[in-house]
Amino acid sequence: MAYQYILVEHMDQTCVITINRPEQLNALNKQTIQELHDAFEEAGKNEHIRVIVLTGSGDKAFVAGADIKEFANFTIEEGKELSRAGHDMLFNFIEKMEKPVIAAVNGYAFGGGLELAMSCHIRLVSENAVVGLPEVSLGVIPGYGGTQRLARLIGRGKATELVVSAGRLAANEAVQWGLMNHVYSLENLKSEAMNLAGKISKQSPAAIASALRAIHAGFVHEQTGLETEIEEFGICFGTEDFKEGTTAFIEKRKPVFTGK
Ligand code: DAK
Repeated sequence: MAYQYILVEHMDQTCVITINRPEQLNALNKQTIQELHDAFEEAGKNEHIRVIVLTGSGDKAFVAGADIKEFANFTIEEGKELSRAGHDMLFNFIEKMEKPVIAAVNGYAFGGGLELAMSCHIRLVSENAVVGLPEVSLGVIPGYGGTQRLARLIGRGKATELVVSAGRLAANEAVQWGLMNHVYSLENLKSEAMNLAGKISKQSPAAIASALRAIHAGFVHEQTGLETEIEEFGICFGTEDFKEGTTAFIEKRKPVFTGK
């Protein structure tokens, strides 16, 4: 299949998917989300493929977030609908894959970018990376599962601190906090991801699929949380703070929030 914003390569039994919009720091627009869905679906169906590695192109960013320029003008309904569609099409879709998905986080992973990494089963990170959920600095909340998956990975207290302060973590801190599994130099990140993929490829695919289904089953009670996230996310699109936050980003200035 021909893609505009992603690259797909097969190396032995591993499918490597690279988000490829480096000039916009691989920000996730609607088309990239659709292309990622299609690539994951295809890798899931391909009997030869046993592991998927997801990374970003360039040496600066994994994904610097959802595309702020694209969502700045959404209405409450569009915000809610797109949040739900994104959950179904990509974030929940990856989490429910029956082949392990490794995120090789090669730089900035903010907002939707960190949410994408958190949907993957395993996260490796490069030393230069900085990660966080800065949505409240734009007048919105994480809308692709971040309110649920972050708390699940690092605990409620730390997740709340990170979300409400729009905090950022360096790669080492992210490992200490349990958000990332291992840190490597940028130059070794991809080969380490491939080594891990190679080890996984030698195991039983049927047992791995069972293990992934069993691990996921322990978290289905999060459904209410995800529904609430979608509702609250939509509400943000009707606030003056959201207009101010996204406009300030596009105009490259600091926002002045009023709480309305
Ligand atoms: N969206 C769009 N463009 C982005 C972007 C983003 N998230 N991040 C960077 N870019 C663009 C910049 O605008 C710039 O483009 P030009 O101005 O050159 O055209 C280019 O990438 C290079 O960025 P910088 O010049 O800013 O590069 P620096 O090295 O100076 O700074 C940075 C790197 C990562 C610190 C900075 O770019 C930055 O702060 N970026 C924004 C990070 C951020 O706040 N990300 C979280 C976004 S909120 C939704 C569901 C979920 C979400 C939204 C909608 N729906 C269901 C509708 C989630 C929201 C988020 O992810």
